[in-house]
Order: sequence, then structure tokens, then C-alpha cells
Amino acid sequence: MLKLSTTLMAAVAAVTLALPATAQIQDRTIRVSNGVNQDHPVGNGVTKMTQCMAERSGGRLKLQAFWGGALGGDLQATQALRSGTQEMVITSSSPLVGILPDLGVFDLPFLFANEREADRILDGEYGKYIADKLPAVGLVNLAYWENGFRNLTNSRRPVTRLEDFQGIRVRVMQNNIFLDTFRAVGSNAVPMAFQEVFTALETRAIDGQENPFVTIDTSKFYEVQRFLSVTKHAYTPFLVLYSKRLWDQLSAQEQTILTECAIQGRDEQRRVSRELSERSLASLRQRGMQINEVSPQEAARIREAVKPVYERHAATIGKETVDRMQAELAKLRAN
Ligand code: TK8
Repeated sequence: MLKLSTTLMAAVAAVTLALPATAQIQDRTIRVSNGVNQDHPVGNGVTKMTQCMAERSGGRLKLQAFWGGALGGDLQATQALRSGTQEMVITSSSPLVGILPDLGVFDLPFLFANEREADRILDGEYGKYIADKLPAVGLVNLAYWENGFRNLTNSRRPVTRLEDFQGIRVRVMQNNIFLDTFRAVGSNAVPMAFQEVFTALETRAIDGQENPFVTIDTSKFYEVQRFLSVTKHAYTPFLVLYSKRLWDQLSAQEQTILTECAIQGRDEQRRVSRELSERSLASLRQRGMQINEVSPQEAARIREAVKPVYERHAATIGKETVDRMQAELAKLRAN
């Protein structure tokens, strides 16, 4: 009896070893939701990631994407990940600060000077430092993609000086740092989920909103907004998140494929985002938006006005998280 079971075990072990690598990969359709529309560069990233997964898994791992908040808003979808009822979401970090306060660091106004800085921070040590905090709240970050530098639109007046922000009702993401930033320049900030923004602009419940050119364009805000100011007041990354609960049910090989393909998707997504940015701006102008540049002097005044936001939020974000960011940026800028 003993001998038989030993033989059996040896046989099982031999079969397991002999199995092709694909045996570690199951047929899976992974749902991924987004607040943006499919013609946003996130669509290019998802296509690239899907191709990569198909190649690497022998066609077993598939993505099923939902656009325009079809599965609910970013925050709602992220909560579904935490409870294990949805696999993936590609979301701005900003609405998630209630889940992980450290994510608020990316919302500090005028944090990154350019895309190169953003890439270096997000893809380096610092991005890993933040990502390592996510499993504790039920989330796994596969990569940082790009939403981009944000700019103000509104239907009231051209905004070119600090004083022009006064009294404008601006929708902000559900996040105290953005709220405070817009209050600091005298606007009435109204926190709101992204899918409600178009209608709120259309009905004039709010006067303005802020997002990168590409998002303004692909979400058709030009239909309900007249003025665009090139404020570049913040850069928001997208997190490519997986449900920790469901992640733990994947094989190591499936996890590797997803991680590596999310990075391939990232490179394509950022490439398209940057290529499209100026074209989106031109298209917004062509569709009748008035584009206003902010002079360097006014930009400096605006920066000065929002400076207290750093102080006020260092504690809520976490002192170590803010200090480390500033140290990393100083290091980058010294080189
Ligand atoms: C898209 C959002 C959006 C974000 C916002 O899902 O809420 O304004 O910038 O683009 O992540």
C-alpha cells in the first residue's frame, strides 16, 4: 500500500513536470474598466496589452474592456476589485486617496515639471514604494500609465491670470488636495465623479473642469466648454490595478504575463498619449474652443497661491511619502 502510493506520487510528479508551460495558464477573460472612451490612448494600451497576452499565453488570457464608465466610475470599479467582483481597472490615482492616502502625493499642484520626470519617478524606486502599499488595501498595481498634464476648461471667461479663477465653479476629482488647490485660487471647487461631468457642464450646474487635452477631446467636453487655459497645474498617472483577491488565484506564470504585458501596454499608451496631445489641442481649437496660454509671470503667481496646499496636506498624505518624493525630484533635477 505504502509502496503503491509512493509510486503513484512519483508518477504524478513526473506528469506534472512533463506538462507544457501553458498548463499553468487557464482560459480567462479578464474584465477591465475605464472612465475614458475607447479612442483615448488607454484604448491603444489595452490593445497592445491584449496582443501581448494572446502571444504569451497561447490565446488563453483575454481582456474584455468596458469604456466610458460602463461598469461604474473609477472609485466604484476599484471597490469592486477590492471585494473581488471585478478583475481590473485603469484609473486615475486621484479618486483613490480615500483608500490609500499616499496616492495624494501625485495630486500636489505643479509636482512634475515634465513627462520625463513623471516617467522616472513612476517607473523607478518611488513608483515601487507606492505600489508596495497597495496589496494591504486589496489592490495590485501592474504599471503606471498616463493621463497627463491637466488643464482648465470653463464656459465663463478666458482664464489667463490668477484673478480669473475667482468664483468659477470647477469640478474637481473626489479628493481634498484638488479641492484645496482650486479653493486656494478662489474657485468654487465641486468634487464629482468623472461620468457626471459632461451633463453637469451641459446643464451649467458647474462652469468648468480640468483634464489633459486628450481627455478633454475624447470625452467631447468641447461641446459644452468654450475656454481652455493651458495651466498644466498637475499631472495624473493612471494606475493599472488588479484585484488582490483574484490575483492570488492566478499562477505565477499568469501573473508574470500580466505584469510584463501591462508594461508593454504602458509604453504604447504613453507613446500615443504624447503623440496625440498636441493634435488634440489643435483639434479642440478647430472645434471652436478658445485656447489661452498662461504667461510665465502669471504661472508663477498661481504656483505661489497654491503653495500652502503642500504644507496642509503633507500630514494627510504621509510625511515620509511627501519627503521621499521631494528628495527623488531633487536628485533628478540635480543631474
Ligand atoms: C477617467 C478619469 C478621468 C480623470 C478625472 O476615468 O476624473 O477627471 O482625469 O480622466 O480618470
